[in-house]
Amino acid sequence: MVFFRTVSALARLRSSASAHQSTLGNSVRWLQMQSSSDLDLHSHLKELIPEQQERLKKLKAEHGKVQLGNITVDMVIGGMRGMTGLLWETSLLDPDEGIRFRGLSIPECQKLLPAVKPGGEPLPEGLLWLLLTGKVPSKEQVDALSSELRGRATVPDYVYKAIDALPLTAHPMTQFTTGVMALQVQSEFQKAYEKGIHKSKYWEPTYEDSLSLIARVPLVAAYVYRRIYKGSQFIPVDDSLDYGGNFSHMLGFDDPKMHELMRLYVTIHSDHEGGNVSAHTGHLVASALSDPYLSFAAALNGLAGPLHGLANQEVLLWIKSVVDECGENISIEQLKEYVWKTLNSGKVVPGFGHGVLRKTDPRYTCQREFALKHLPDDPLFQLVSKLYEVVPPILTELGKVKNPWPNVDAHSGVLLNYFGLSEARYYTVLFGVSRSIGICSQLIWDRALGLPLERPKSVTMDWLENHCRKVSSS
Ligand code: NMX
Ligand code: MLT
Repeated sequence: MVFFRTVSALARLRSSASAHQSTLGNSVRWLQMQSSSDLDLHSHLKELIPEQQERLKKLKAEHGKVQLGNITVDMVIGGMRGMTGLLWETSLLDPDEGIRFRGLSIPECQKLLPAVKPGGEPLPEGLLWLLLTGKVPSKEQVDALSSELRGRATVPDYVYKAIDALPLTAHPMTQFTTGVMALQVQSEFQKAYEKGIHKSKYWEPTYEDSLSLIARVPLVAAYVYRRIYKGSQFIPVDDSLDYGGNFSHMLGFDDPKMHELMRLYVTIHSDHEGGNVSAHTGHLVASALSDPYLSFAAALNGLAGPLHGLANQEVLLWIKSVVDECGENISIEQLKEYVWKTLNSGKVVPGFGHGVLRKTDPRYTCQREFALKHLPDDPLFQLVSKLYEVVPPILTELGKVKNPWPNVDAHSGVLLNYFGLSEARYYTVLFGVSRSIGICSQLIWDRALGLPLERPKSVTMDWLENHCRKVSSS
């Protein structure tokens, strides 16, 4: 445990030093300068945790037997759709309105979370603070967290060697997940568990691992990108930059607009309540007391599926195939034909539909707004806009699609492509870096609240048929 204290003390020192620098020469802000523990995320959590533990205890004691709905046979054979079965504190999804991070919608986050410059895109560090504490951080708190993450952003050489053992042709997600697995060697939770840590303290090494993991994944991800696509010409960390800006920099993109896009991208992809495949997988694996690295690597393997995170790759590849076949100035009629051709060949239209959402994903909308502001004339953006017109009526016509509207993945690729990040197979890695923030934030709370092993009941078709016979004869 001494290690954790030392890291926290260092973080506090770094935090107060940076608060000092940013306030010098500004007497008003100097008066408002917060104490070093105000700037330290760990101290805030330490204060919040007992309160939340009490809240959960009370909820369980007073309302533990309250029913939340009926489970139907459809739900059991239909991927548990509509079945409430998880506690997830960091965000909540409304089918019509979309995601809220600790109660804040995406436009509210864009307005309230600190940015590099006023009116700019939210800093992902601010979102991390919000997800963990439920409070909107000040710019000073975000700067302190940025600097803490920078302090943790070191990756041992064996991680890179593990990635290097794979062929360059290995999918970027395979290379990324391999790197995350190799990072696990440094797990503080695993070490603490082996030493017999008391369960009431689990959250502390989980916090250490989670913050380190969040700090380190951009380095691993950038390594994978530069290794595959840029002849292993690696770019070191720039300590003057924030989390999103530095990630973009290490990938090799230094247009300030691309830095802003990366901040927005990492913020909006971070969390989507608990039931999506990656979050749920991370949570499930963590419920066995697997450490954050093991849990997050598992989550990434779910994210790598084409119905989930890999859809962002599929969207750009699909859009490029449209352009290859019909050109950039494709007519609406030609586009309709292309969509039908995709459906008739037994494929899905990537970037459309959702397991829970029933309207256009607000993550799509805010990316569209970004495009309207920064790349209104881009031909691929215009194609994405045409798809918004063409695809929903066709999916509705199919008669079985519950949500014909675009999701987050329908838009991200054309924005990245515009700024030069055109390698579609890499896109899910970006999603993965962002999701580390949501999954790890909840994981810290899983440990703080002492959430148990996840183990739902399964049944066979025989069991279901017998049950239904009994129900209909009673
Ligand atoms: N294109 C074609 N068919 C679709 C689509 C689509 N975009 N969306 C749903 N359907 C089909 C679906 O395959 C199913 O067909 P069947 O009964 O023959 O198996 C039927 O419509 C009913 O599905 P839903 O209940 O509407 O959707 P479900 O909850 O099962 O699946 C998705 C949700 C997201 C997997 C589905 O909409 C899809 O495959 N979309 C395309 C892939 C995609 O964009 N995924 C990314 C989701 C966001 N993310 O990042 O994770
Ligand atoms: C996500 O961001 O995880 C996706 O939209 C999928 C989901 O929520 O099920």
